[in-house]
This record gives sequence, C-alpha cells and structure tokens, in this order.
Amino acid sequence: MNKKFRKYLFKNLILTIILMFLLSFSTTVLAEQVKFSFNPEEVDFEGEVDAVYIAGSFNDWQPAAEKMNGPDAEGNYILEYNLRPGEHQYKFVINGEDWFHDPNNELTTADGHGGKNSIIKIGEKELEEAQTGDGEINGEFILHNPENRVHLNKFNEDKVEIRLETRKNDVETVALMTKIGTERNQKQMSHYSADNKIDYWTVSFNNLDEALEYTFLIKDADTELLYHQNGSGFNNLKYFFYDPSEVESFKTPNWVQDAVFYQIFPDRFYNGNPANDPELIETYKSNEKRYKNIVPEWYQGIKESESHQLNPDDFIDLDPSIHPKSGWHVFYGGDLQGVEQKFDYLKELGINAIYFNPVFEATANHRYNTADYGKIDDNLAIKGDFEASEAYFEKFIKNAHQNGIKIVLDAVFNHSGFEFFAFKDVVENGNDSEYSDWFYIEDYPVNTLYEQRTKNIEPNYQGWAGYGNHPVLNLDNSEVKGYIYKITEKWMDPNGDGDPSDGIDGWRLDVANDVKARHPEFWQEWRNFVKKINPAAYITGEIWNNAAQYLQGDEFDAVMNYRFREAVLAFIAEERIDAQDFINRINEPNLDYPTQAVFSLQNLIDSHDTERFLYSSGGNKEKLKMAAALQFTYPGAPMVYYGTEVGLSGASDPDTRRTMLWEERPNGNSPDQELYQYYSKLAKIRKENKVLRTAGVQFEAVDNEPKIVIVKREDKNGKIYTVLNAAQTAKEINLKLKNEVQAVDLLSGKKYQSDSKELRLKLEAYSAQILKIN
Ligand SMILES: [Ca+2]
Ligand SMILES: [Ca+2]
Ligand SMILES: [Ca+2]
Ligand SMILES: [Ca+2]
Repeated sequence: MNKKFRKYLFKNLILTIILMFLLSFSTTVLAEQVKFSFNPEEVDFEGEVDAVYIAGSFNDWQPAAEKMNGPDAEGNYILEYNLRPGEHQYKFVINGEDWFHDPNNELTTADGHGGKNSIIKIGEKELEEAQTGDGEINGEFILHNPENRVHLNKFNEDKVEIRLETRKNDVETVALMTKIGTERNQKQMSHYSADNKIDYWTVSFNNLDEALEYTFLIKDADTELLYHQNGSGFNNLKYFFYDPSEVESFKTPNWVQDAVFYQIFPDRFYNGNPANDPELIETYKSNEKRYKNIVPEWYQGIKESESHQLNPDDFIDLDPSIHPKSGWHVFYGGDLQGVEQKFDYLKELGINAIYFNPVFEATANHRYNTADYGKIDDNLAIKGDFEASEAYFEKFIKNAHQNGIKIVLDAVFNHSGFEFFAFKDVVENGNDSEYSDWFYIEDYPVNTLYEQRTKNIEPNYQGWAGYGNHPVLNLDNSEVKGYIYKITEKWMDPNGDGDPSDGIDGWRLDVANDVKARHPEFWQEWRNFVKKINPAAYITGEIWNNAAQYLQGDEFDAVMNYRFREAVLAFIAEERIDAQDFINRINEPNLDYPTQAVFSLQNLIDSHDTERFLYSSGGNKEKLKMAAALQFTYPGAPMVYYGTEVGLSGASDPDTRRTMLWEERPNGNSPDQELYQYYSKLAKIRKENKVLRTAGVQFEAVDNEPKIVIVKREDKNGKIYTVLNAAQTAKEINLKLKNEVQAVDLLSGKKYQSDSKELRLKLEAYSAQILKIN
C-alpha cells in the first residue's frame, strides 16, 4: 500500500535552452541531471505502445515506476532524471512489460538473463588514486561535521563516538588530540570502513562526562596535518568542542540488536478462529452496491472471472498476469488467534519479535485504511465485540511476552480510512462538522468513495497518493495530535497504570516520509512521547532510501532496511552487479547511519510491498538461502516475511500476500521443510554466536572473482566470516591469513585447517558458508 513514490525525486530544473542543445543525444550527462530518450520504433517490438517506463539500478528495477513523457512528434519518449554520481544501469520498459536496452548507448553489460543493460556513468571525478606513504595528504577530502550524529555520536551520558573521513588510501594514521580541562592527550583512531572514495576513522570514549576539546592529527609518512574547526593547519586553530551536558543521547532499545523479526500480514498467516471471519464488509456510503469480500478456502486463489463476481461494481483493478493467488479485495480469515496458535512454530524458527501489518478496525484486507485506531479489528479477534477483542489482544500480548516474543504494530498516522469516525462525520455534516479541520478538505460536500468510483471523479480532499480511501490527517491540528497520542498511549500501556509491560513493544511508521514532509516536527514530538511511556519501545520507519535525516537521535531508532534488500537483490537474485559494487551499496547504510541505528535496522529481503525474494530469484532456492545467510549474519535484526522460510513465492502486491503454506495443497504446493530447517539453523547460529550481534562489519572481494564476497564480523566475542558465492559455478579461493587457523562452516559442519598463509575454500555454485574461525 505504501510504495514510495519516486516521482517526487524528479527535478525539473533544466533550462529549455540546455534541453534544446541536448536533444540530439540519446543519453546526456549534465552534472547529475540526465535526460533519457527512447524511440520504440528503434527496437524490435510489435504491438501497441501505451506507455514507456525507465527502470534501473536507481529505482530498484521497478518496471512501471518511472513513466516517460511522450511520444513527441518524432515518436520519442523522454524523461529527465536526477542521478547520484557513480555507475548506473537501466533499461526501457514498454507498457511496463517488455524490456529493451538503450539502442543509442554503446556502453552495456550483460543483464544476467541473456540480454544487456545500458550503463551510464555520472559525474565521476577523474582523480588519480591517492597513496599512503607518499607524504601527501588530500585536505579537501577530510571531514568531521559535529552536527551530523554519525560524526559526533552520544550514546548515553558518558559514551561518545567520534568519526573522521579522509581520502581513500591516502593517510597512514589519524589521532584524536584531546583537551579535557587542562589535561591534554591523544587517542589513536581506528580505520573501520571504506567506500570508493573515502576512508572512515573512529574512536570512542566510554567514561566521558565532562567537556572535551579536540582536533585531529592526520599523518602520512613524515607529513602531519592538524584538522580543526577552522580547517587544516596550525594557523587560526580552533578546537572542536563537545559538551555532554548540551548534547542529547541517542538510545535505541537494547533488545532489537538481538531480535529476529517475523513480519505478519494478519489476514494471510493463519485462520485460528473461523467464527470471526468477515462474511460481508459493508463499506460506508456505498450501500447501493455493497461489495462482498468472501472468504475462500485457504488454498484457493482468485481467478479473474471469479473476481468479477466478487466485485460487481468493479472496485478492483484486474491484472490477468497476477495468477494464481490473492486478490486485493478478498479476505481469507487469518487472525490473532491463528498467530497465537503458531507461537511454537515461530519459536522453533527462532523468532523473538513480530511486526504486524495493521490490526486496527478497517474494511480492507490490508487494513491501511483505519476506521478506528482505538479498536482491534473484531475480525482478527472476537467478531462483533470490540471490548472482548481488546481484552483478547491484551491476553495475546501477555502470552507473546511470556513466550519471549515482542510485538511491533503498524502506525498508519499519515492518513485514516474513509470509514474513520471523524471523516464520516465530515461526510455527513460537511463544513459544520467539528472534524472538518482534521483533514484537508477542498470542497463540500465531500464526495464519497462510491461516487468517486462510479462517476470516475477525483476525491475533493487530500488522499494519500490521491486515493480516496486514505484521507490524509492534519497532524498539525492539536485535536488530531491529541487523538493520535491518546491511542499511542493506549496500546503501549493498555491498563494505564504507568507500567508499559502490558503493552506493545514498538511501532513501525507507515509512509513516514509523507508525514514528515507535511509536518516536519511531528515525529520528534511523538518520539519524546513514546519514549516517555516506554524508553525500550522501538520506533522503526518505512523509508526506502537513505534515512540518515531520520536517524539523528530525535526521530526513529531505525528503519526497514530496504537498501539492504536492494543490494542483495541486485547481487544475488538478479546477478546484475559485481562484488565490489555490492559491497559499496550494502555498506552505505553503515556509513550513513549512527552505529546504534545500524544495529537496530530491520534487514529484510522481501515484504508486503515487494516481490517475494524467491520470485525475484526465478524460483532459485539456493539464492534465497544465500540471501538469508547474509541476513542472519549481518549487523541489525533480520526480518523474515511470513512464508519466505517455507518457500512461499509471489509477484508484487497483491500476489506477495498469498496465504501461508501450512500443508500440502491440492495443487501440490507444500511447505519446504528443508528450507524451514535452514532458517531455523540460521537463527540458532545468530543466537549462539554473540559476535554476529555485536561486531561491526568489514567486506572483502576476491581478485578476479566478481561474484564472491566475504563478510567479516570480528570483535572480542569472536570471529565469523560469511562467504558468498553468487556465481553459477563452483569456485575455489584462497583466503589470505596472517596466521594459521582452524575454521568450521556452521551451516554444513565442515572443518578446515589452514596453513600459515592461507585457507583454501571450495565454494559450491550459489552458496553461502558461515565460517567460524579460531
Ligand atoms: Ca598520501
Ligand atoms: Ca478467522
Ligand atoms: Ca471488522
Ligand atoms: Ca500497564
């Protein structure tokens, strides 16, 4: 429901005159502005061209996310696009289905499916490689910005981390020169990461409760350079200044670092109580033609013709390519009782936290159109009785907690549903409604969903992404805010006694960027409120791209790590990037986000908003296993989307929301027990090896092996290397060592003995090993 609308990324800043100059080129680079042009007549395509899209590494290769403008008089489709520096790959997609590389761009690479991707390089500075030991230091790359939480990061009252960036491979050592009171000292900084251009240095203080003045002493061979608040050099010296009493701490809940999340779409996980199934949902103000959401058998899919019968008033958008399974409007009857009945299944799998898609009263199967934030949907609990449903939910939480399972709910605060009581009042009473300022109403009377759909008119109020069933809430209105705060507190401390142990353990913030765009202060204030109720409550945002601005300590603890997914998808599932590119991409969040946020990320490979990873992998289970091995041995919490652990597949929404596979179906599909055991083993490995939850991460690529990556976790708790071979053939590599080691692959149990220089590894095609090294 909440795909990020990347069209907002577009910039239309190019001057007409420059455009005219550029028109003769197929693809033109102008700083970061790119103008793509495509003429379907230049490629081998037969049939009607309804629309042309561009898909690429910059938009997760979504086939129909970026629509090109056109055709113009010459038949060209054009799109201006803003790209970050670096290399990007792309294709044009006719009608969102047929893929073509750019016929006018000679720079291509294999796409992994027998075709080609076009390549574009943006704004790369042609710099000669820097060198260590040459006595030269590139001052222009040195950076420490105390305003950025990543560079000056206060964890708690006396722990702080300080970071510095230098040009990659340029300097030998960096020391932090400190002055506390009158006492001067220096502390060596350690090199903790690097990307294409930058080396990253860090140092921490664990017992610092007084003000600190500091500068950085950077050395290469005999050259020394002092970096301070006024720049480099010994002239005009000004210390950076850190006063713990003036900086807020950024604390994330400790438990998240040890969490293994399971994401549940409630209607589709397990029907534990057929008595609460929705037989008929009467949607408000569409009485003339009710649409009926039948509950089919758990194993049944929706056929196109049946869908028509289900939806006589054409409420749904039919896509014949989406077979076999779940439709947008059908209910299967999954519920909270079903989840409770499967606690043992989840515990056996190694799950200790659940993120639920919405569970509040609503008329859609996804429940992102909230009717009442103060009620648990009776169809997920006790039908027709909201009081009993709420009491049941409290028991459910208690039982979950007794089973060691934390509960995170979806916070859909950007918009309500059309059936939300306040919105209904506005529909009934128009401008006279006391709730008219709760929304963004453009015109009275408010047109109903039924009118919008039958007369094909736009809503005359703001709806999320233009949808009439998602009226946007005015969170600047103090009454709306008060309402949201009230329900926030209600679910975090249901009995209101000030002890949050009877409440939920955190919130996942739906379309959090849309909320911030309208109400820049909302999340900061809300975070303070939440943390006052329960300092250990987890706040995670739905942010698809770089979330650094949300992770400065005053908004979210973490985000759903879609950047992790995109890197893993590109490297493993789609085989379109090499090891070095993969390392650069997957490492970006580690460089962009403060450490405590990195260790709280929800690392996912699929969700209710994406294709299933297995589907993206063309059904290749070995690829899924590789991705999972990485997910479970990586900093941050792995999050498993229900069913992925038993081989549930599915295309994008709604097909990604198929019913959970519990037993063999009439069509022969059955849960993959071997895969389940594999996941369970991964969770066990993570649990038994603390280093996987505490250490930072380093990466290594192997010379001449563009499909092999070594992911290293190492600290006082141990040393584990996850070795991924994303090639379609077996490989042998020699892992360079400083001394003799013994290693065991925690997945297969296979033992290795190195000599004093290297460890010889044999890697199967599409495989992962998790090497514990002694
Ligand atoms: Ca140098
Ligand atoms: Ca049910
Ligand atoms: Ca209901
Ligand atoms: Ca309580």
